[in-house]
Amino acid sequence: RVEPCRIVELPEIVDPRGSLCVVESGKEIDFDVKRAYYMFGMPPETRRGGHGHRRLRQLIIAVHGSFKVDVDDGFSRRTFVLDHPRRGLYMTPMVWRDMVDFAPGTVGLWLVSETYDESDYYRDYDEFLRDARSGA
Ligand code: T46
Repeated sequence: RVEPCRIVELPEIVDPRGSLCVVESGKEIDFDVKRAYYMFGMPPETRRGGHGHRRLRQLIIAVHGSFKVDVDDGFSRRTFVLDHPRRGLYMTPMVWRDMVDFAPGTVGLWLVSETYDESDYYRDYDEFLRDARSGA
């Protein structure tokens, strides 16, 4: 089984002016970016996510601060810590996710493969689990 989630170390170009990190379709990610969104102002006790996606692929980057992403592909669960702008979390479709433990001042960036479509979301965990386990 292909691992549905993995940490991607992003190329960092460092010079005396600072660091520049690159995400390029076909290199660090295997999809074209159709949408980007970012989040900030999360209270530390916030839980975001609580859903899965049917088709969406994504790369998540904590461009400032840190947070954890709990992922569940219907077979196993894992927690990834995002705490450096040089590191992204790549996620395939059919993964349930929760984001927790936001450090104060955190800014998260999402680069995703699809435009916004509510019908792509699993909001019900049991429905997600059934489809994930049957390979739907
Ligand atoms: C995901 C996790 C990691 C839009 O109108 N357009 C958008 O592109 C997005 C992402 C959201 N919205 C609206 C829908 C909701 O009324 O913004 C509101 C908050 O979205 P949501 O509750 O889905 O936020 P999260 O943090 O639970 O989930 C988001 C993404 O929706 C989701 O794709 O994987 O971040």
